Amino acid sequence: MGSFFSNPLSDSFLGEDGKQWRNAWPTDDLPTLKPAVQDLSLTMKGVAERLARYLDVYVRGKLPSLRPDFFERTVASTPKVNSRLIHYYPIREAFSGQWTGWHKDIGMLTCLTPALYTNEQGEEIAWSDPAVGLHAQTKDGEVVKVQVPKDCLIIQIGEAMEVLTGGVIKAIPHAVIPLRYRRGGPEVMIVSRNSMALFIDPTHQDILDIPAERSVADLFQCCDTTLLTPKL
Ligand SMILES: O=C(O)CCC(=O)C(=O)O
Ligand SMILES: [Fe+2]
Repeated sequence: MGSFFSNPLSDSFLGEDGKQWRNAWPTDDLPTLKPAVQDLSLTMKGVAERLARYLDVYVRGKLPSLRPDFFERTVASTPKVNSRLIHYYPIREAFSGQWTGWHKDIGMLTCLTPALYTNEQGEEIAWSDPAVGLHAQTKDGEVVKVQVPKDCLIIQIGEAMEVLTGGVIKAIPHAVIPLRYRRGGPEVMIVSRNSMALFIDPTHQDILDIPAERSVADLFQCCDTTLLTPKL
């Protein structure tokens, strides 16, 4: 898998390690990349802020100790926003792993594009396979393919959100399942997958406390964790 990370909010930023970081855009080779990533990221962030407003309404009755606009404010104001362009290389040999192994996202909200599949020449192909792509494990333990219409975005809940709501809102395990190479199969298709994620995270200074109404036991209640690597 190949990733290109950038901070879409600012080209120069102070990292939490105290270092001054700079985005490394390939301005000469691909001048349209920066405006395209920044534009999409801002759209994604706007959608995430809107969702956060609904999450505030949803948790209000269950968690009166949380400030009423807690999630909307946190998502809108955090400087910790990272965009990640992801290219999943075709699988050319017998391989039992995943394109991305089973995990939960660690931040608050992750916004994702639908997948864009490309052939060996890098051309977009209309292709879909129910066994391939983003899969998620529901609260009942069932693994389902996440179907994202072409003109839609999806937003995943991260573990920080799970902790901050004491498990009222759950982060869902997910993985990206590759097209398996079949030795001697009739047609071995060379298919790459491309997507972009925008991770909206709390800063290292934010305190991740379980709300007063909930306990650690509530947080770890429910949900099958057997697929997750590393194991909890
Ligand atoms: O590529 C995708 O659809 C999902 C990527 C993902 O789960 C991640 O980057 O955390
Ligand atoms: Fe993820």
